[in-house]
Amino acid sequence: MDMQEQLRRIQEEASAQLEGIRDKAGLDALRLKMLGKKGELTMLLRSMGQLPAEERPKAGQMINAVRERLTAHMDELDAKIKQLEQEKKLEREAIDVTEPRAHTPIGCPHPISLVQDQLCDVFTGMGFDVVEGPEVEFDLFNFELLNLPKNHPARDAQDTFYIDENIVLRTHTSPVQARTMRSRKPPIRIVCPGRVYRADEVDATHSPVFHQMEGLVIDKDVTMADLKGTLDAFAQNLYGEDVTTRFRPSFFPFTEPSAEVDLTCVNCHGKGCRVCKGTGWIEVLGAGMVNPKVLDMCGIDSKTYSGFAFGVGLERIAMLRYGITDMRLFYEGDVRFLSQFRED
Ligand code: 2NL
Repeated sequence: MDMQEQLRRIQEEASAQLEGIRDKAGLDALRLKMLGKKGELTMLLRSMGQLPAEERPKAGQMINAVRERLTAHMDELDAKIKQLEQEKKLEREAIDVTEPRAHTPIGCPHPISLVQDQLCDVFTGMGFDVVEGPEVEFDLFNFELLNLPKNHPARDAQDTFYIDENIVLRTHTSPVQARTMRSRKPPIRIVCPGRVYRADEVDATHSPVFHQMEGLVIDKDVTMADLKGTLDAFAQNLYGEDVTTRFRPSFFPFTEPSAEVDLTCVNCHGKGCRVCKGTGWIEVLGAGMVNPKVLDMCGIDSKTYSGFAFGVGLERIAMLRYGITDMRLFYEGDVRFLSQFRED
């Protein structure tokens, strides 16, 4: 078979195969088969050496012409395949922007957060700063500086979780106030909200993890009247003008004198009902004049300064506010419970 004939065949074969090629793999295979190192056209070019010298230039021209034409066709097909594949890809990835999306539930603040935020608002409105501190606390700040030395019987009621002998999970937010007394100069007006811990068994009214807000005011000539006036204003801001406070004598190691503070029952406004067990009052706060020993231990001269402090349980406020009778509901994370406190 002479060279011209071979060339014609190669060209025909390539043209026929090009017709049937639909993808890049097929095209690559054909390119290799024709133009690769051992491709048919390449081999033909190499075999030119066997031709008489005068025929070589002409044969070379012919082979190269076919080579160029084939290459052009293949490049053309290559571009077409690329475009087809791009179109297929776009089709595959098409998004129906009109399709309704899956329902995405939107969260809302936890009832304890609502109460905490509201109490902070009331007190910042009266000139208090909000201060926070660590939940893992030194025994020194949680107990010692608050007049609860080791082996003091009042530590019993505040048994907690010990990290080691000197580090505890705080049992109240008082340590934040002790820290503030040591770092700031009077006058001090702060409230300290946050999570606290006690070694308590879980039931409807107890939890080993709960929330508190304490307040502290230190200045010259602060008296029990200031405490009473502040808590009255707090109660009225929160529940209305007809609410007042009632102080009953009590004991805390960190205050002297100390009081349990009742509010006019917010359910019956003092008439007597199931919520206040007929008394017209509900107990919500503990308070007192800061024990001079505590002031001195925290670096404040008790001869010059006096102060009052109070503490309130946030769960208790939230339970009264929303008529919740079991504290455990706050911690279970059940959306059926939590979604009831949406305020928007
Ligand atoms: C309660 C009682 C109270 C305080 C907390 C306090 C803090 C410092 C100094 C003195 Cl740094 N007192 N805090 C005082 C009286 C009562 O809480 O029943 N809380 C729920």
